Amino acid sequence: MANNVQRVELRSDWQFKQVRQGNWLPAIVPGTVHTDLMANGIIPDPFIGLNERGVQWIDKEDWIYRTAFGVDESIFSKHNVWIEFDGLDTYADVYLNDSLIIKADNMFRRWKADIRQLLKRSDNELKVYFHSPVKVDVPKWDALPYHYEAANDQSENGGLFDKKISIFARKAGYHYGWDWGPRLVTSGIWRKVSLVAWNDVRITDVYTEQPLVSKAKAKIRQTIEIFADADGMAMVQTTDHAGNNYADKKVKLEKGVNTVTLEFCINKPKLWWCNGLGKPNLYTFNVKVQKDDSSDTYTQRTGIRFIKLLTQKDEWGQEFCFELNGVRVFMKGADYIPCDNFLPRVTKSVYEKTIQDAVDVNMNMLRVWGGGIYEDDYFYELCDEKGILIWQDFMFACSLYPASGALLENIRQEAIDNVRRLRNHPCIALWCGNNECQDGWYNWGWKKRLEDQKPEYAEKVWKEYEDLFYHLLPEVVGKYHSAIAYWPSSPFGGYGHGSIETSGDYHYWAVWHAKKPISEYNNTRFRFCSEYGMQSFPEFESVKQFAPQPNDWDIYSDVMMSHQRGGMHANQLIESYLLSEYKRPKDFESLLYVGQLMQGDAMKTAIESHRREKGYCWGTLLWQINDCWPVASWATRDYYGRWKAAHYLMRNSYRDILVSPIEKDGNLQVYIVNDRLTSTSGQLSIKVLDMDGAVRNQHTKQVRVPANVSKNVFSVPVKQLLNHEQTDQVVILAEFTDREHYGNIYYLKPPKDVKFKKSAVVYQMIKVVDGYRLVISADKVARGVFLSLDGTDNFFSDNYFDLIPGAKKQVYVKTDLNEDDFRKQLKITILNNI
Ligand code: BMA
Repeated sequence: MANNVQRVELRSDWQFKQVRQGNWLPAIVPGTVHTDLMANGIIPDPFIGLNERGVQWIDKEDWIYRTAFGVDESIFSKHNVWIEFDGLDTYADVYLNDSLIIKADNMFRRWKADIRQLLKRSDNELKVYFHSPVKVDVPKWDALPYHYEAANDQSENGGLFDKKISIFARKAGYHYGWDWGPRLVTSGIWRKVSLVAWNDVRITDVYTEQPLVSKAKAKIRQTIEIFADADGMAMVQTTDHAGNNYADKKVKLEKGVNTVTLEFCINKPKLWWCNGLGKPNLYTFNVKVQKDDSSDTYTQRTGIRFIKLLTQKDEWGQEFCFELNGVRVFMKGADYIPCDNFLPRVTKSVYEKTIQDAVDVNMNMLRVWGGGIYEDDYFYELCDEKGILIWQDFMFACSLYPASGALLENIRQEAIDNVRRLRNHPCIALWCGNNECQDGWYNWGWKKRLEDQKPEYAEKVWKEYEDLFYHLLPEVVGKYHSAIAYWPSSPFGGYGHGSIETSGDYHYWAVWHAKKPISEYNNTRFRFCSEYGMQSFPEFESVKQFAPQPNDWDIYSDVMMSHQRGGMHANQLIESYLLSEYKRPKDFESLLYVGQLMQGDAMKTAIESHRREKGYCWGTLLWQINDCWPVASWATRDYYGRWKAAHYLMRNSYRDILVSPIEKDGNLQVYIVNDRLTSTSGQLSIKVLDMDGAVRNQHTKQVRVPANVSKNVFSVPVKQLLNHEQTDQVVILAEFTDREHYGNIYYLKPPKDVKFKKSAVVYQMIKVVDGYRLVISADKVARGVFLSLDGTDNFFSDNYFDLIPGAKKQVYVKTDLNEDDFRKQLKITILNNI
């Protein structure tokens, strides 16, 4: 029997206009005002050049969207017809046939209305009126005698002086600007809008819990929410992908919302594992309700696994470690921000590429950071399929927030809505209250500033903080997703103070914001480092996309500066880190290249140091995997999806086994970090090579490393190792071979002090599907081999690597170019020759 619930997306015939102006123009839904203005040729692309500045008027205007639609008899004849908006950004009044049906005030919530009585067979007019978020929120700012901190809100760029109003709106924080993002305060129907029509019964939610999971057996409990038109008996059943029965039950439904529970066991379940530890096995549950002639089916794909956050007190402080299916897992990953300022244009393929790029460099976790959005369903589906665990922040970042009365209630609904939406995804590992709000309070002077103004203000604001992050959000998680831990803030090291290195998670910004040298990464340790980073510019081919004019090719040009939201300070930091470790690059293009290497080397240093501390430390998430527009930032992949040096280098640093040499107190020590769940034995080889690739000294040793630990396996005084060679004329090659081969290259001096020789890098090319395979070699040790082609429409499987003479490196290049053009265009840059 056919499913009796029908869905139609309202995608077509949309128009929009500025309320104060007359012309209706064609619009795309889902979409934003900015993208519609662009499509109509009214504004230029704000991502190019200085265009962002000229579009700041848009958020001060009200906008209307409208469409007219008719419905088929099959819908019109249904007893229930609802309109459902998956997302309205943000202050939106929705009218159907001139009746107000929804008044929305939270971008993160889903909104719906019963429209059965208002619906006509044809010529329905749907109108959505968007109030300017600036006009709505500036009066709230004006009315307060004190102000909520909003460190990253670029109010001045929006012509609002110091009125940082972002904290009033339940709207993505980064829309108001960030230290990597433009100020583009959007409005629009940003997620899909649909009509849903049905008779008699509809399943509105299925919550699948796993109260007991072991290798032998998983107990599954499903709480099924069914909406019924009338009292009566119904059959509820869950089957697998092939229609085999898991459980069924005859139930008596009552008119309205019903909750039905089904319980069953799965023997020898195929557990869901994160990337690197096993397969992310998924199960399909088809849940069906049948009442008389009407039925509804709800399909869910989920994984069977149990995840715990271990936070025991210990001799150092308090640990912070995720346990998956009974084993401790060292988290390797990055922080994630939204992929675009204009969210509706993030396509499925952008999501696929982003998650695949995480998988391809051996990550197992991403942290969805609190200044963006609760991501699209598809994002989490991909993480489920590919074994990427998600640390999910609630959407609060780097600010203090009003949170009382109706606003607090609004936030409660937002939290319920999103926890319910995401709780069946096996990828969800943690719910976290906010990003850095608690550190801001205790460590960045926010508390003191308010107290100095008036102690009552500080008391009020802190009460709001506690109500929200210590009470409301943990209550919602406890009630709607109790299997997953709640963590009040990132970073968090306990109540009553800011974060500390010995407890909980930590954001380490002494390198970068506090200007400590990169080598400091080796002198610090954390229980879980959930943020650290180093900025770089996008590569030259990406820069040309947003700064096409040669006279802008200077990092201090107006265009480059407007695509550097850390300001002058950030450019100076990049330069000073660069010059402390590398020789001064000769021109703009080389500066971009060397800057990327610098970021890559810094991230390699940090990751390796965190992993060597495995056992004390249980995770490393670098800031950040992506950009929301083309910009200089901490991202390891630029807005166009191109991998920066750091992303390439990370792949080796995040492998299941890491060989990590480090010079400490005059000794060269080598660690092997084993992330496998089994022990390993193999051969360790340490070679000292000169710049011609000749072996000057060598040690080999059989080593055994137990499962899931970091072990110091080798130590030798550097003097003895070098055997009269000079520290600036050698490279150390550390290798470990068990069933696979692992390698790492280590220098005893920063690149500017190493005496690299001029090197000729040569290649052979073989045509393969979609491009070429290159076999690359060098006659001298070649540092940071960077391959590039014109434009951004190509991909190199490896890049920015070092080459040892005698070794042959295989690189696959995805490109449409024919052989001649490819040879003409291919540019090989190395640090030696810069
Ligand atoms: C972190 C983040 C962001 C910021 C980044 C770089 O602490 O949470 O707020 O973009 O630092 O400054």
